[in-house]
Amino acid sequence: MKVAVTRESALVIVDVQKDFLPGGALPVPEGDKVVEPLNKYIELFKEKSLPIFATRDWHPQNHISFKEYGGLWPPHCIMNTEGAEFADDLRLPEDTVIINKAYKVDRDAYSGFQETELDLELRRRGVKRLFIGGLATDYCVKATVLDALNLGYQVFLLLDGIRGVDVNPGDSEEAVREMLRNGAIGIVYEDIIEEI
Ligand code: VGL
Ligand code: ZN
Repeated sequence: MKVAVTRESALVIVDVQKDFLPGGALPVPEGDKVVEPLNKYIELFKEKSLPIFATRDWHPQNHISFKEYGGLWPPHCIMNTEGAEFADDLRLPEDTVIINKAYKVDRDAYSGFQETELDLELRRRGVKRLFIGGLATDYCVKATVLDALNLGYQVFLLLDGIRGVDVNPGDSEEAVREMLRNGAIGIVYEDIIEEI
């Protein structure tokens, strides 16, 4: 699979936050392994002056997704705390567009498009082609990719820049299959060719 990064491309990095890394509040197994590959994509998009978006899970401390409030998860990514910060070694440029999601007490949102301005910001820049990676494959990456496809974006899933929670074994594999079935194209960094 060869793919060109066209002028209408954007990079979307999903939730690469400290709480999702090993040692964090809701660690994704090998979550830290996405950082190095994603840095390569960041470098490429930066070099080409193409937009880079980073979503972040941004919960109030009494968020509905937390066990204590009836949800599934331990408290994680509480807004303005260290756990909600992007991974230290993720080299996001200054002009990265940050998209906060799931910031309302009584609403959860796995997709970066849900109750955010992500679609608007992408349209404003004329973006048609999205390169999406990050955490977690079986939750926020999946939901973001499926929404992007439904909104009509062409989606390239960064297979070397995703990891999943796998609450049930195989969840991430199944999530990848579902994204591909719905039209996402799976790529790794080496598949990228010079812009045409
Ligand atoms: C996520 C579980 C809870 C994610 C966010 O970013 O995939 N997963 N909140
Ligand atoms: Zn969350």
